[in-house]
Amino acid sequence: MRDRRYAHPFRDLRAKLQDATSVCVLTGAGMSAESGIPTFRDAQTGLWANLDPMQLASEEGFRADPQRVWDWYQMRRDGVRQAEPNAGHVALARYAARHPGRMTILTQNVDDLHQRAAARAGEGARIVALHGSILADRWLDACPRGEDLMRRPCEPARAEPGRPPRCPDCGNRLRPGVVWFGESLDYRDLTAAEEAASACDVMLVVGTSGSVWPAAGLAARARHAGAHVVILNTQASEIDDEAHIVLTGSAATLLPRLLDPL
Ligand code: BV8
Repeated sequence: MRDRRYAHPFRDLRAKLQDATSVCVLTGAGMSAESGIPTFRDAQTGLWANLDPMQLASEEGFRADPQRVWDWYQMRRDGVRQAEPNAGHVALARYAARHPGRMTILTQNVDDLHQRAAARAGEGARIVALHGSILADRWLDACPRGEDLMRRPCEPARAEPGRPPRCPDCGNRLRPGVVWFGESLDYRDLTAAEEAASACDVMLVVGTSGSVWPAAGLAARARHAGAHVVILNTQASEIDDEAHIVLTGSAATLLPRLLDPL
């Protein structure tokens, strides 16, 4: 445990979390690792072992080989559907339910596990899915009917099965409802995230390598706004310098110790 100035980092941090008015939590793939979802770092197993996830997770990659990318997302979706929130997700959700309106979760994960934990614990946290959801589909291209005010745009639910599914009327293809590399985040989500990072007393940064932007920049934004920044990770990350405390350990073990029951 590489704590910089605190004799009892856990006790001090629990005290800070007790008195905080606004807590922001930035999470990455490591948050869901103990739910059995591979992180991006170790995602490439089996069929996709030698493929660059950033190539697959891009519009260019999808247009180059829609079937391969669609299959990759189907494989990941199956894993996400079988996964369950882990003790880390549950600890965050329960803390938030006990302190309604105090916590904002900014997640890079597309697995809906924070949302599922919150649904069970009782809503409490605002959850911003910065990179979308892998369980939501949308059209790849703008629906040609969209221009014609007299006709409703084609419904994704009516897409004919396929890899990827296609619209029976205009041939449009479905794509996963995630933010691909090279694509901008939804400005409402990014604005909400930046506001939460700038307004929080404490920011917990959990299970992220800090290698993907603009999400990685939210820790520095919180620090510069005066927040107490704490990193929880099994290894060193690219944004450790933004932290007041770095706690080495797993999300499902550290978060319950930090948050239960407060
Ligand atoms: C954009 C959805 C405008 C898809 C994802 C500035 C500088 C450099 C590059 C850029 C920049 N600005 C923009 C870029 C380009 C790019 C980028 O950041 N590239 C990087 C790779 C250099 N960013 C973008 O393209 C973004 N869009 O900026 O638009 C624009 C466009 C073009 C050019 C300029 C501006 C869009 C980024 C979003 C992409 N979509 N996901 C899908 O999932 O299929 S990103 C995806 O990868 C995840 O969502 C996540 O964000 C990222 C993976 O990172 P982590 O979550 O941190 O996971 P990782 O595997 O890396 O690490 C796991 C960590 O967990 C490790 O630290 C490990 O130690 C730890 N760990 C493991 N187990 C545990 C644990 N910790 C605790 N407990 C455990 N049990």
